[in-house]
Amino acid sequence: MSDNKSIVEDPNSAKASSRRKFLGQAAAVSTVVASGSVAANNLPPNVPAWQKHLGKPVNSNPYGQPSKYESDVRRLRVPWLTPDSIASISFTPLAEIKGMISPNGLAFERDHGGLPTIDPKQHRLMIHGLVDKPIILTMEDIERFPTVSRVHFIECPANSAMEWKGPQVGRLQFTHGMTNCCEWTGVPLKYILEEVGVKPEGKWLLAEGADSASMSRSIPMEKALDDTLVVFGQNGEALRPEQGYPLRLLTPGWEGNTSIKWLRRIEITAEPSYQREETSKYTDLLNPQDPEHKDLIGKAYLFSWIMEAKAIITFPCPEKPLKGHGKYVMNGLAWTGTGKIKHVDVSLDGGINWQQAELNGLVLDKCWTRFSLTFEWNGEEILLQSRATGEDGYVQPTLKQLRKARGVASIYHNNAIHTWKINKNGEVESVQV
Ligand SMILES: Nc1nc2c(c(=O)[nH]1)N[C@H]1C(S)=C(S)[C@@H](COP(=O)(O)O)O[C@H]1N2
Ligand SMILES: [Mo]
Repeated sequence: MSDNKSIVEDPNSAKASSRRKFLGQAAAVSTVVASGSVAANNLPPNVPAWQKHLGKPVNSNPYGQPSKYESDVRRLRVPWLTPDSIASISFTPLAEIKGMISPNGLAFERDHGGLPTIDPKQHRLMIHGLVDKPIILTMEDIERFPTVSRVHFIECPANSAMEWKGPQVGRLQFTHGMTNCCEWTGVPLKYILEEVGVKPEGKWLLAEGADSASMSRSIPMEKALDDTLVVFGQNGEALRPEQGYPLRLLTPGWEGNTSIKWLRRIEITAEPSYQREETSKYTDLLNPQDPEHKDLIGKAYLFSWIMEAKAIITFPCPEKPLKGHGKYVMNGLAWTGTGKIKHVDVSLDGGINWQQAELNGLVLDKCWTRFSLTFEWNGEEILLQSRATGEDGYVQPTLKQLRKARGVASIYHNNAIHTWKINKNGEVESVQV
């Protein structure tokens, strides 16, 4: 709760009361627009229709759903991005997320071989290789271990990949929506590894999923013994099928692809298992534009696991333009795979001047962090940017810096500062400066 400024602020302070005055005009305008329409019958001073009769019986929907009026809030695919919809991606509608948790039904989904339907009674986790006692665990066995609940983001390293060469997708959902953030409940992998006894030569794990892709990744033992979890719970319910039901690995802060879903097998090995996994795919091909780094051309980063600090403004954004002049609270999300967010700075002029945003709510390790900043808009063009700094001191780079150091040949790890251009009519465009 250390940086929870919005909660500790005195609500009667001058700053707080001036902030409350940002509505003013807007409420009056919307009343005028609605009067005379059919909907106006439900507006004050009338009593709305739904207040005049009994509602539906309690528990009409035993596993609840959002209101039917929220049907526009949904994950979306970019049809041209993948050749089919089996090995594909759906994106989190970040503009619609309230707070720091992505609801389970909206958490982005990345599958390589489609979504398997797994009967938990027939699901097993096998642990073998360089261990004293290979074991096969049922879901019940796994739930007998001590469990923890942690809130962490997952981000696919291909998030923002479509923006390397130029702005391609004019929507926050597509520029940044390959991330989700949930409360995950499960067993620290360390406890399970203690049970099987890892041999001293066992320095790596190969984790494999039970999907048709048998997606697998090598993970070094240090990460496995640090904060890696074997997860069965997501925001208070069982994992959703899209997130790996009934069991997934979670490697907090690391490339999403290392959090193997539908986890069925962990093999302890002495070396990473290059041939049997996707390691070679998840490399960052270098083509730096900076002549000083010519020696790096054609080489690639391997094992670039950590997702670097990133911040993005979620309001305003292309999906949520400004409507009318006046005071607004812009807000956004920041995260870093190395730990906590230390601060977020916001620029209204494309990165020339910066002001520090407020961090709102909880500031947790490897977790989405909310930030906000009040600003006044009077119809001028604005180049809006946000820049995250991690507690390790790492500062989110500009796109120019990233291209200089790495070029545009790689797909992954585009954590560049993003620019939203607010046009004179309040609409928001994705641009690069
Ligand atoms: N078994 C399996 N695990 C997997 C994948 C997969 O296709 N199969 N996709 C990976 C990738 S590339 C990412 S980014 C994350 C996405 O997690 P999510 O779908 O829960 O958002 O899962 C990873 N785990
Ligand atoms: Mo991914």
